[in-house]
Amino acid sequence: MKSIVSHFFVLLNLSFAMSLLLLINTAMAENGISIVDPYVRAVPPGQTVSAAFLQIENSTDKVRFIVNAASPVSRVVELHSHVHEDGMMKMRKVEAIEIPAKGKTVLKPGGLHIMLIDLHDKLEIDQKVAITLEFKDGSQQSIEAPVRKIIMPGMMK
Ligand SMILES: [Cu+2]
Repeated sequence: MKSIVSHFFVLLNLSFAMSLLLLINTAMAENGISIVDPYVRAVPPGQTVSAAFLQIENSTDKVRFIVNAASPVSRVVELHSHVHEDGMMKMRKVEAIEIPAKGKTVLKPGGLHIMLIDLHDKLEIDQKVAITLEFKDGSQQSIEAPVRKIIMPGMMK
């Protein structure tokens, strides 16, 4: 009889653990935003601006917007896009970066990016740069983006 009772408790504990797991999963699904492959462009010594790139996936059925970003490595962080103007690629500050419902937005060289302006220190290769993204609904997501050497498209002929 005693063993049946203890068995019952083991089962109870198991189901408790499983419902906890379920809760954690739900919490993750609620945010629904995954950041894939973030990185920051390495810059030559003395250059005080750089940019961060990443892919953002939105698994929810609601459109999401990044409205702000912050990082301890630079004084100013802005959301930028590239536009063609007078035959030249120019950067423009944008108010928000949209991630469509059940969709994905790619921040990449020559396109959307997170601009790091007025770097406090030089960036080392493989250094992890902390970036906090702020969404329109007030939620925040922090990521760590390693510094990588990349070649800007359009700069090589
Ligand atoms: Cu820029």
